[in-house]
Formats: sequence, C-alpha cells, structure tokens
Amino acid sequence: MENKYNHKQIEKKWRGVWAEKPINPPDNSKPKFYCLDMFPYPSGSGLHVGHWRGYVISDVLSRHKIMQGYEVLHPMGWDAFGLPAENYAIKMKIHPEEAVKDCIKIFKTQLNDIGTVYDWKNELSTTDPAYYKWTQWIFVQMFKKGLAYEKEMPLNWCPSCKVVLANEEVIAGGCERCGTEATKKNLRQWMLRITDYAERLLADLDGLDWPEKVKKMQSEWIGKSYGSEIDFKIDGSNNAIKVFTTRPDTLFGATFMVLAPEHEFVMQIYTNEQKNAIEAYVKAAAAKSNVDRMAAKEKTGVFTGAYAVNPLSGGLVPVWVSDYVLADYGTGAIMCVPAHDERDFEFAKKFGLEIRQVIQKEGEQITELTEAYIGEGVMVNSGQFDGTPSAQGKEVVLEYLEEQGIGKKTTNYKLRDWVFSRQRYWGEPIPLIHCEKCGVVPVPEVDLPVELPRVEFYEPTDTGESPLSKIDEWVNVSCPTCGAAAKRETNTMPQWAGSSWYFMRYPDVNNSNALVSKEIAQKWLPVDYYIGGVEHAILHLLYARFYTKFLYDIGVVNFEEPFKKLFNNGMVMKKGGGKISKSKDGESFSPDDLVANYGCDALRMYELFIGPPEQDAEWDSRGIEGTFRFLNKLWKLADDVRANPAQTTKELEFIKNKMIYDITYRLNNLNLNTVVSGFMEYTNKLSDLVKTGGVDKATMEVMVRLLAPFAPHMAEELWELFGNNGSVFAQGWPACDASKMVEDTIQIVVQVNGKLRGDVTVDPNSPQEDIIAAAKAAIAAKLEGCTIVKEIYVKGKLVNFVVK
Ligand code: ANZ
Ligand code: ZN
Repeated sequence: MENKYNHKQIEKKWRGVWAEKPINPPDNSKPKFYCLDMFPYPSGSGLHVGHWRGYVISDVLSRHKIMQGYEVLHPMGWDAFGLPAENYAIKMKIHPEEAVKDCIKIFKTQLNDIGTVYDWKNELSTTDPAYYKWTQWIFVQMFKKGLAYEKEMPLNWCPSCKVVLANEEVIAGGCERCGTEATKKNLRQWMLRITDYAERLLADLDGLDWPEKVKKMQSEWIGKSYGSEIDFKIDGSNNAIKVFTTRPDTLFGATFMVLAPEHEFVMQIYTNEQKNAIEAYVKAAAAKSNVDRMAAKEKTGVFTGAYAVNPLSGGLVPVWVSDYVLADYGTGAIMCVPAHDERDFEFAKKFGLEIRQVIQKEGEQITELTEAYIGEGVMVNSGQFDGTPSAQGKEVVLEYLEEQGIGKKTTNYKLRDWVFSRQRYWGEPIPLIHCEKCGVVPVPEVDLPVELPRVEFYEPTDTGESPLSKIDEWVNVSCPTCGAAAKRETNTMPQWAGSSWYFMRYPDVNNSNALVSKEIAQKWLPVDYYIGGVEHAILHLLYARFYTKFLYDIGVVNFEEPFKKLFNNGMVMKKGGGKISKSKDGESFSPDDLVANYGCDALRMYELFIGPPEQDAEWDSRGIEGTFRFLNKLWKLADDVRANPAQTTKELEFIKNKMIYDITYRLNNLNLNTVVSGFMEYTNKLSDLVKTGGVDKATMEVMVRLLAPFAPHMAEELWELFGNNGSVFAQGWPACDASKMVEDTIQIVVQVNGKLRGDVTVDPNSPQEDIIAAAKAAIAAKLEGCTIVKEIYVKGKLVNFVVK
C-alpha cells in the first residue's frame, strides 16, 4: 500500500472538520487562557511571511493550551483606521471603507490558509461604528476627568502627507511614512494627559513578565530623572535663572549657562550689541524640529551679553542661547559644566569658554582634559566640598543649596502629553461639540457613536484642517447643552486610539451596553500572553497600559496591567538582511504559493525553524523544502509503524519519554526552532529503529500528539490513521514518566537582577558552564539586548544574571 503524504487533500479535509466541530468549544469548566496577537492593519498586498512568523507562534501556543485542557481565547481583528489604510485608499482611488473591506477579505483568507485557530466569532475592526462607539466613549470619560485638553502647538508637519506628525512619527527628522523632511506648523490640538500616569506607568513595569529589553525601553521613554533646580542670579538684576541639573556636585565647574531659544529671559537680558544676532538665532531655531535640534552635528549658539552668578563659586558666568537646550524639558535652561558633560564640552571648545575640572577620577592627577570626564570621582576645585566623593556630593551640595534657599530637589520625566488629534479623514471623529456659549461640550453618550460621514473627497487639506471641516451638514449641529447653533470638532483620533483597548473588546465583541461586561472581563481579562513585534515596544504598549489604568480608575476593569506576559517575535528579513517592504517585495514574500506547493504544515514548520523566535531571521524560500522533506519522512515513518508495529522495549520507553520531555521543555521555553530540529532528530532515530527492531504504536502516537500544535493537519490525519476516534486536540498533552528516563535532573530557578524570570531543568552533576548556558538559553528572549555583567550559580538552586 503506497500512502503518499498528500498535504492538499489533508489540509482541506481537516479545515472542513474543524469548521464543523471546533477544537476549542466554549467550556466554562476549564481554566481560561487568552492568547493575543498584535492585530494587523489590513493593507492591499496581503500578509507576507513576516506576519506569519508571529501568528504561527501564537497558534502553536494556543493549540498547546487547548491540549493542556484550557479554554482558549485566540481572537483576530483589524487595526483598520489610520494613515496606512488612508494612504492606500488615496493611492488606489477607492474609498477607504471599501479598500479596508477588500483588504480584510484577503487577510482573512490567508489566515485561514495557514490553519490558525482564530475565533472568528470574536472578530473586530476598529473602523466598525459599533466598536468605535466605545473608543469615543473612553475619550468622553477622559475629557470629563480633565485628561483631555486643547492646546495651540507648534507641531511636526509633513508637507507631503499634509499631516501633523507625533514626535514618534518623525524618524531622523523625516516623516515616518514618506521620509519627507518634517517642518513646524502651529495648530490647535487635543492632548491627553498621559504624564499624569508617568509614575504608575514606570512603577508597574517591575511586576511584568515581559522581556527586560522592552521594560527598559519603556522606562527610558518615561525617562524619570532625579535632580535639582538651582537658581543663578542674573548679574545686575533681581531675576534668577532656574536650571535643572542631575549633577549638583559639579556646580563649581559651571562656567557658563545656556538658555533654550524659547526661554522667556532671552528677549529680556540681551545687550544692545547682541540684539541682532540673538533675534536672528531665535527665529532660525523656531523653524527646526526637536529631533533635528538634538541630532545637529555641530553646536551653534549666541552670547546674550549678560552674565549670571555661580551661587557657589561666586564667579560671573556668561549666559548663552543655544538650541541644544530644549524649551520643554526641565526648566529650559542649564548650567554648563564643560569638564563633565559632553555637549557642554563641545560647546565650550567651539566658543572658547572656560573648562574647569571639578571631579577627579580617584588616583589620577589633573591634566588638560581632551574630552569631558563624565564618571564618578572626588570633588576638587570646589571650596569647602573638596575631597567629597561625587555620589555623596550630589546630596551634600543640594542640602547646602536648600539651606541657602537657592536650590531644591525635583523629579523630571521625559514623557510628554500625547498629541491626540489628527487632521485626517480616516479616523474616529473626536466626539466633542464647540458652542459659543457653553464652550467645549462632549457629545452625550446616547448619541455615540459619532459616525464618520461618508464623503467623496477625503484627501487631506493643505491648510492643516481636517477634511471633515469642509462638510457643513455634518459640522453644524445644535449644542447638546443649550441648543444654540454649534460646530462639531473636526479632528479625528490617531490610529493608536483604537488599538489601545481592543484586547478588552474581543471577549465581549457584541455588547452594545458596555465596553465589556463585568462578568466577561472577570473571566477573560487581562491577556495572558501577548505576541508581536518589538517595533511596538514603546508606544502601543505604553498607550494600552495608560488606557487600562484609566479604565481601572473609573471602575470599568479590575486590573491595572493589560498584558501579563509579552513575547516579541523577531522579524523576517530578506536574504543578506534588510526589511521586507510590503509594497516592493510583497509578491516574492507572499506565503500563498508556498502553501499551494508544500502545504501550510510545512510552511508553519519552516517559519519556526528559521531561527530562535525572538531573533530576526533571514528568509530563504528554498529552505521550506527541508521541512517538507522532513514531514514526508515522518509520514513514511508513521506509515511503516502502522504496517508493522513492534512491541515496546525499554529503549523505546526511554525514547518516548525523553521525546515528551524535550519537546515540552523546549515548547515551554519557546525555543521553537529547536522543537522542529528535535522532531527531525527523533524522526531520524525512529526511522533507523524501524529498520532494525521496529517501533511501537504508543511511541508513534505520542509523537503525533506532540506534533499537533506545530503541524496540526498532518497530526489529525495520522491520529485518525492510527485508528483513533476524535480530534488529536482532545487528547491532552502527553505526560512524561520521569522514572523511564535514566538521567536524573532537577529544576533550578533562573533570575535576572535577582528577580525570578524562569526555570530550567538540569543535571546537577554537569559542569557549571553547561548549567549557566542552559539557564541562559531558557530565558534567551528576556535577555535579548541586555549586557550580562555577571553570572552567579548557586549549586542546585539558582542561576542569577546581573545585567545592564
Ligand atoms: C549640569 C550637568 C553637569 C549636567 C554634568 C550633566 C552633567 P537627564 O538625565 O536626561 O534628565 N539638561 C537639563 N535640562 C535640559 C534641557 N532642557 N535641554 C537639554 N539639556 C538639559 O539630563 C539632565 C541633564 O541634562 C542636566 O544635568 C542638564 O545638564 C541637562 F556634568 O546639568 B546637567
Ligand atoms: Zn451651548
């Protein structure tokens, strides 16, 4: 009997079976597991192999959890508002609403072709009025709590997309989408006070089971810094310039000061000789973006002609203006210590200003500095403080300044309030009404959603106003409070709005009375496992955490963190490196042909096999032939065992249990590429055994069950061929009988900076290097991007990595 692996037929058959009899039916008696993918924005070219990498991982985890007896929620939806969808629609000259519908159709077909267990009954799209009703509702609650406010702001402006760009959308001075150089434009904006949550957003990072790298990026973005405000009296005036510094210990070395060009004193203190130069400089600075100012290669600046008094040394220090000082950080003015700050050093060198060393590295003599010394040391040239270690000096100097009434402790955050309005068509209308008498009035909740009007012209206006402002019948309304003629807000929300809370909606997607019901939230939320690319490490995750905390504060949900566990999958890169561009490479990286030729099980296996899931990996479409050959070999092995099953032996018992152990262990640690290589090794080993003594049915059936999350169609088919009834997914995950495994192993804890981050099973008798290496592999994803400075092994107990 020649029984060939016919992936086409098998995959079609099982997808039909699953559609009729889902492998994950609702069952309240089971524990829940909520496994979430970062949802895509549907674009025209469909999914490419890079999207699939993350989706295969989440699908494997979901199927594994189903087999372990969980009721799994694994939903999918569409982040379909926003610039990418709108720009695509404009390019293709189809209305965004239609464009989005078409794209979703393509995406959905493709996702089904990969054999994913998405719960389509929970599908959502951020563009659905029944969904964005709640996006608007959340905004109204924030408005009522005073978290939303209007502000006239010089904003980053892309002259090509004709759209305001958030700071994070400006990459190296250019528009994130089209690369055109960003300029500035003054516009009225809606802002959200995310800064009110800065401290909680920072503090709660600690308890999250997330990659350390992501936590570090979030923490740096929030950017808390402890420092002092110090007053420098302006010579010949009663005014004082307040500076923010993190280094009061260097105060004696402050030999000049710099004000941001926007600082209010600039126009008050310059001398007549400097008037023209200052005015020209301030004007030029206003045209530049913050990003450009920070990135400028050469320091520029102008002397105001005025002096201030160093409060400790009593010396006169010249006051300069330069755009490397930002107006909206700290006090917008700094004391400059060129000996110990790189930027100040550069500035002093360029303009010939005094450099005075006040911190000395222990055991070194003072020589002429060729660069700023930014490290710790002891205070020198610092009067009564000489000899004080710099770390201590920060406190001591500050205490002295506080006594004198010229300094105080402060904390600064880099986090800024969130610019929440966009002057574009394709977004949620901001549900507010402007009334001459009543001011800004929120749209009453019964009138939500404020639907986006269907229009012919949705291209952005080049005035910076939203295209909605041109639709009189939509704009003109009566004030909900006083009934007088009033106007709707015409700005729309950023794409981030819909994606900041979507995970709360999936479990209760049809609820028209609440964002999510209390009982359903209680059961399903928060998300247990969140999977997606590291490109969302900062903004999306920060906004989602902010929304969750807000909804917690107003009693909608009872948890403060949305995602218990986070996994960042690496990207799929082109051969030789380089990102896959959806527009340029879409075709050659489309999974469709691969599915047709090799089957989705082979593609799934290859997506996992190309490298550790947390790292970027290079794609080679020919590589799939390898996993395809392996699946064929496994198929033949199963065929042979079925034709000629052997009796079990001690050796087979060992192999069976070791296989369960290896695959489970690697799967639990998300070492999914080594799961695939493990299957390859066991397939080879068992194929050899078939030729010598034979392989028993039980071992082969265990292998099929282990295979199920990875190659689900083949596993179902083989399970059936072995004469079993019911889905392989109803079989439970195989348990390993350790007594059948000769090697003795123990479990030890793995820590990062003293905090529990995982565990690893090791042979306690193996050498320390091996144990540390195993521990490292076990939490590789969490160590990504960290520098290990020390490795500590406590025999038989734990491994601790000290990282920077
Ligand atoms: C004197 C000094 C001496 C400083 C020294 C550093 C080293 P973080 O940690 O980022 O908060 N600074 C303050 N406000 C600024 C502004 N608006 N624009 C640009 N730079 C500003 O950095 C705080 C330090 O950045 C402050 O401490 C100040 O320089 C500078 F050896 O003051 B320092
Ligand atoms: Zn009114």
